[in-house]
Amino acid sequence: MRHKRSDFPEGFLFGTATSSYQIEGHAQGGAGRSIWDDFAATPGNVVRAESGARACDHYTRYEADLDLVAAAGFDCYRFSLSWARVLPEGRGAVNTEGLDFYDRLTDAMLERGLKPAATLYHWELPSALQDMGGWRNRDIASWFADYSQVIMERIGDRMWSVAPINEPWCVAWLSHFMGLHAPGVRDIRAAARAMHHVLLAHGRAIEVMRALGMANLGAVVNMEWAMPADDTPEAAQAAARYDAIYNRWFLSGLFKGAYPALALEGLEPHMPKGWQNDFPTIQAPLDWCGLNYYTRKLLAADAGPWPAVREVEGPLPKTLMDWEIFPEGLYQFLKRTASEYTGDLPLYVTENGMASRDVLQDGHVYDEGRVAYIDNHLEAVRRAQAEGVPVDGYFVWSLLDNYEWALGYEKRFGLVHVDFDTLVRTPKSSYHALTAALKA
Ligand code: GCO
Repeated sequence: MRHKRSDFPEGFLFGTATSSYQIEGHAQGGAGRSIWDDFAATPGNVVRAESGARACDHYTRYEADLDLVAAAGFDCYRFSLSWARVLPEGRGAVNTEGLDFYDRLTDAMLERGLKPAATLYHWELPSALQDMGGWRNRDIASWFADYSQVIMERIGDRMWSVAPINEPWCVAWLSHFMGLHAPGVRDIRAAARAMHHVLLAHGRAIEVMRALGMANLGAVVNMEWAMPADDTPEAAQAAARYDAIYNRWFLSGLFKGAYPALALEGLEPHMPKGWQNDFPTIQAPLDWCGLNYYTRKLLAADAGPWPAVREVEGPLPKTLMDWEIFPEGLYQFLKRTASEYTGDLPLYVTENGMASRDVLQDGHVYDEGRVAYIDNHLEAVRRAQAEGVPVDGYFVWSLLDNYEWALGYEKRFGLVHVDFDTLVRTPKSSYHALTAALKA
C-alpha cells in the first residue's frame, strides 16, 4: 500500500463499515421478521436462497470483531441499527433485548476508542410495515421518526455521527423499480413514491435527532459515475437520465429542494400528492454528506418505456461483482458533489471496497487486488483534497465477509475473511496492509 495516514491532513478519519442484517444474525435476540427474510424465502430471489438468519453471528461475537477494528488502527466504526431488532413489529412494543444489544455495542466501541458512526436504516424493513405498504406509504416517515426516537433516546448521547438512511437509491429504485432487492417490486408508481418517501423519512429522522440535542448528522448516498457507451447523442441522453435518477435525485432533494427534470420527466405522473411541499422537511440542515462509491456504468439508449436506458459492459478490469474498477469516478463525484451541491460541508467516503475470490491458504488470504483497489481510491481522495474538496474521512466496505444481499455469501468484501461454517475470522493481507498504513 503506497498511502499511509500521514499522507492525509491532520484529523482525517479512517473507518470501516458494516450493516446489521449483513453480519448480526437476524434470527437471534428477538428481532422481528424483515423484508429481507421474506425476500430470501421466496425462490429465485437470492443465490441459494441464503438469508441473514445467522450471517457472521456478530450478535454474539461483536467484542472480538470490534477488537479487530481497533487493532487495525481505525478511528471510526460505521454500523447500522436494525429497525426490526428494536421494534419487531416496526411500531409499538420495544424489544428490550435489541435495545440492550445496541447499548452494549456502543459502549464496546467507546471502550476501544472507536467513534460510533451509526446508520438507522440499512434495508431490513420490518415485515409488518411492508404489510402496510412499506416505502409506498407516506406514513413510513412517521413510523421511521418514531423508531429513530426510540433507539436514539437510548444510545444517541454516545453517537459520534448518525445518518438516517443508507443509500436511498437502493431503498427506492433497486428495490421498487428493478426489483432486485427486497421487497422485490417492479413498479414505476411504487418506485416514484419510494424515491420521495425515503427522503421525507430522512428529514423526519433528522428533526427527531436535532430535538434530542444530537449533533453531527448527515446523509449517505451511493453513486455510480454514468458515462455514455458510445458517442451518439442517444447514449449521452441515456447516461444523463441514469445520472439524474441514480446520483442527482437524492442530492438535489437534500441540498437544492428540487428533483432533476430528467428524472421527473418519467416519475412526475406517479409522485404522491403534495410532494412539492415536503422539501422544507427533506432539507433539514446537515453536518456532513457521505458518498458510497464502487464503480461506473456505461449507458446506451434502449427500446421500451422510460427511462429507456441499457447498461453496456465496459472494458476495464472488474471485481467479482463484475463492477469495473474506476477510481477516477470517485474523484469526479467528490468534486462535483462539493461544487454543485454541498459547498463547504464536510464529505466522507462512507463506503468503498471490492469483492474478490478470496481463499484461505495455510491461514492466509492474499487479497492484493483489494489492497490496490483501496490504494487507488485513496489516491482519488487525495487528488480531490488537493483541489480544495473538503473530504474528511474514508471508510472501507467492509470489515467482514458478509451477506451480500441477493448474491448471498459468495461475494467476499471483507478485510477479514469469515469461514461461514465455523465462523472463524482471519484477517486478510488487506487488513494487515491497512494496519501498517494507519499506524505509520
Ligand atoms: C451498501 C452496501 C452494502 C453492500 C455493498 C456491496 O452499498 O451500503 O449497501 O450493503 O454490501 O455496497 O454491494
